[in-house]
Amino acid sequence: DEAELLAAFDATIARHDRIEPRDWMPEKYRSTLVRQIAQHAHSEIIGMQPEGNWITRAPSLRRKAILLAKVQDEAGHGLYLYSACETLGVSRQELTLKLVEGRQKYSSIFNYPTLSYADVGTIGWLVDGAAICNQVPLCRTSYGPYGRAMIRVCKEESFHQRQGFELLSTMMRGTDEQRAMVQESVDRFWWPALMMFGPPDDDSPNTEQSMAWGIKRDTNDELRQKFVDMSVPQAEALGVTLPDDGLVWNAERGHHDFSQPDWDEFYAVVKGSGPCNAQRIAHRRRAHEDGAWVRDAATAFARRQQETVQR
Ligand code: FAQ
Repeated sequence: DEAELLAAFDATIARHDRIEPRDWMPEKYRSTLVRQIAQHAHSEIIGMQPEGNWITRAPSLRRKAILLAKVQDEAGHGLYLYSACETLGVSRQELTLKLVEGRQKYSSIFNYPTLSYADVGTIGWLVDGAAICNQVPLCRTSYGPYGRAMIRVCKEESFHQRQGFELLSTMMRGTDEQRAMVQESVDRFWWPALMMFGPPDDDSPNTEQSMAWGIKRDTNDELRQKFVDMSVPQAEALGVTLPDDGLVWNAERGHHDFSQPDWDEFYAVVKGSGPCNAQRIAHRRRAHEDGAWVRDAATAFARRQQETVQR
């Protein structure tokens, strides 16, 4: 009966063992995972747009090949995550519809524009850097298919991060104009990158339960702190200034103190009024509609194959 199933589920979580698709799970555990994995998948897919903006304008064939490969990796991560989500009994079609109808979220960061080519490097360095910080602990998440997906995604994302850092360090060894371009880009992306970890723990409605279920392994503030500590020496190595006067080493805590991002801006962006929200969704909706004939053709083909087998 249900009490026995719940006890078995709780015991699996307590052992830090994994819940698998065919195991019994509380409905709220399932719906929390669908919410988080879908939002993660949508972020990968929408996240192709800001960088995709620079594919046709990359400064050399080499840079263009690198950027193309990175954006393709993001498509792969999105599909991988949709598959993980499908093991929880929702279809990719359903999830895509929820995204284009604005009923499911994606990361706030992708609602900011990419105004210069340096943004390609900054996204790799800071946005992929934040993504890795958040996702490495998710390799140990309690839901099997999500944790296994994270292992591969993290390997590719570490590579993306190095790519961004290398791009910026090349520009920093270039002209004064290039150095200024990098600094201006870092100034714009630093605060939105801090917002990627979600609201402060006191204002995060989902953290407590998600931690108890082992869906999340660290809180939003813990991960934000880790990201700041990791980014400071990297900024020094690059020779850029992080735009926060409150950023200082606190020897007592063994961490950097830093200022809070503008949380009103975060909530506005999440609710749809960021600089690029409308554009991102309109673009995704158009791509989905333009792809209808491919889905129809694939479905018709699969049906005919099936009929041939039956005959
Ligand atoms: N943006 O109670 P919490 C990438 C929402 S990396 C938008 O703290 P939770 C790689 C949250 O959903 C980016 N919404 O929520 C890449 C909730 O709303 P709801 C994707 C946000 O889930 C790099 C509400 O606020 N990574 O794509 C954000 O416990 C470069 C309250 O928040 C992931 O998704 C936000 N930043 O913690 C691609 C990682 N933060 O649903 C291309 C997996 C919070 O109740 C280029 N996700 N919200 O209406 C997570 O770890 C968690 O879901 C958090 C949020 C930490 C994001």
